[in-house]
Amino acid sequence: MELRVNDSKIVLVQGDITKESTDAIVNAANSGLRGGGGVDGAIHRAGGGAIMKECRAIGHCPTGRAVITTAGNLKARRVIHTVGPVYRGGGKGEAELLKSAYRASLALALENKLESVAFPAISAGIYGYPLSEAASIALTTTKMFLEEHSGIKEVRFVLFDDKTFDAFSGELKKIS
Ligand code: AR6
Repeated sequence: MELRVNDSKIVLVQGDITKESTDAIVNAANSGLRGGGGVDGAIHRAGGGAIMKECRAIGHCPTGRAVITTAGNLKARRVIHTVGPVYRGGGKGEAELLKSAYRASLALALENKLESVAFPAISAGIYGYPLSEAASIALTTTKMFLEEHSGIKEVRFVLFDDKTFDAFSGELKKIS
């Protein structure tokens, strides 16, 4: 399923983001850049120690921001690590922080001339963000970014399981 936005497109696929050959893949990291479970663990396992070495050198990434490293052994050229908010009921600025995580990641891709970017569903796993809201924020923020900036040709959302894929598909239909 896809949506064209000016010269770019948003594409939804179901699968494992570590297998993507986009210029960049995005990691749902923690602010200590220490690695962890979920997609973060999968990316470090598949990419090898070079990614963690650069994460240690960078040291920290505030919630809603993003940093960039090598992609080690992955097919992608770079990994963009962003930190989404932990969901604490919705009254703690979570929506703004999640939007900011997507915008910061896309801005970093643009700055580094990376033309294709793959995202997982940031904050929608261990960090507990309600799925349809997380999907809506991911897609509307990306659409708006692509309307306002040219240079990124493709943004892929690589969704791990059926329920996440279905939630993103439902939200993409609403904005198409
Ligand atoms: N490819 C694509 N998506 C994946 C993969 C994969 N290989 N593995 C899991 N997902 P999560 P968060 C999905 O928990 O909620 C870590 O410990 C998963 O099904 O990875 O932002 C970090 O270090 C879900 O839909 O990230 C942080 O401490 C989505 O990726 C914390 O978890 C995001 O789930 C971040 O939590």
